[in-house]
Amino acid sequence: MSKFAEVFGTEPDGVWRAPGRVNLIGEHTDYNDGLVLPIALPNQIQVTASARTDGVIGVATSGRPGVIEFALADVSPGSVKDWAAYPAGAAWVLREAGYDIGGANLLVDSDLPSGAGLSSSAALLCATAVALLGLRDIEVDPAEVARLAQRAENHYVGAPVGLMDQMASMCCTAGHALYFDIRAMSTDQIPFDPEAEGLSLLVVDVKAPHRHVDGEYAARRKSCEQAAAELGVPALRSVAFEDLDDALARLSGDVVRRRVRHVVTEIRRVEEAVALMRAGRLREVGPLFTASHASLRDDFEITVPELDVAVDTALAAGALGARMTGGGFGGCIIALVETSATASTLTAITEAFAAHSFTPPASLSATPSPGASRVS
Ligand code: GAF
Repeated sequence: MSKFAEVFGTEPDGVWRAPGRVNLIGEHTDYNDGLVLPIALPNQIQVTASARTDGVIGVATSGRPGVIEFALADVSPGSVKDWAAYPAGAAWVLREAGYDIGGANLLVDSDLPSGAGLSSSAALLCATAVALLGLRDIEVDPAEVARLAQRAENHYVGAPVGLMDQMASMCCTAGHALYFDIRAMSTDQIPFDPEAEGLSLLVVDVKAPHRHVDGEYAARRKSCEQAAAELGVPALRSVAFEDLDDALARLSGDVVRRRVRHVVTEIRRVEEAVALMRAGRLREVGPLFTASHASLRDDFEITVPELDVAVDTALAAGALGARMTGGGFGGCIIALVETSATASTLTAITEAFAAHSFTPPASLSATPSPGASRVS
């Protein structure tokens, strides 16, 4: 008997999936209407589902016992807590948007580490949304599903995140990075095949306990919005790189100046990285990664010692570039390394962590993978 039948007593109608992501460059730029460049990971959330006719959603996950049930008609922000808030949020936002999703039983499986900054929240929201829509044969543009998932995360879960993670989970394609311009709401698929150039993208989960993540993320976002208001622009994307010094001179405080400098220079680094990748000069993207990390560490102040040690050690071991990726305060680093140096770089990071008495790090494969889809 399948796990689904064991839990729900019926066979499923289908299986849907949505991946996690790592962002190559463009950090904390999405909520500033900026530019980002994520790839989707092979690691994903899978939702096995069957339709119900009673307007009730039942959710279960392989990792925990029991089924949590809620009536779709009664779902409102805060009504379902803990991990089930994500599937409940997806159901809520689809109902609010007018989609007739009825009821469903959903079994959630994941090989995507949660709390590692790999966007497991967005993947769970997106996987649930595509399953609920797919069960009813409702077709919705992937970018619109991403927007709905973001709305659920903002208003149901209560996290003031931008749109990068959901777009990566919905719109990435195999072998490409997703160049997403948030202000224009336009995307471009940029071929990304490090192996073809003898390179590898090493992803290392530094296993640092997330410290104050939610509050600090919200604080960074607020500082950026305040700076934009002081400068009289709708978002920091409107500050051209060439006008940065003028803008900095007009701001009232040193902290806010550093936040703005990060955002404006980071958006510029995304443009430069994309131009180099388009020209087949991937090796030259390395120093942009390293500059991004320095900016996130010194100006945006969202790194932790584990991230800095991992990046410094990767660079000392010969990486072409390295940076933290994701929201910060823990999570993962990425390093662009010669394929022949992948194992020795990882060993060097593991040894450095032992010397600092940090929890041993873990590595992941970063093959650029496709966005959400129906599996069967
Ligand atoms: C988190 C958020 F969810 C994203 O929207 C983005 O802001 C990212 O941090 C930082 O680039 O993953």
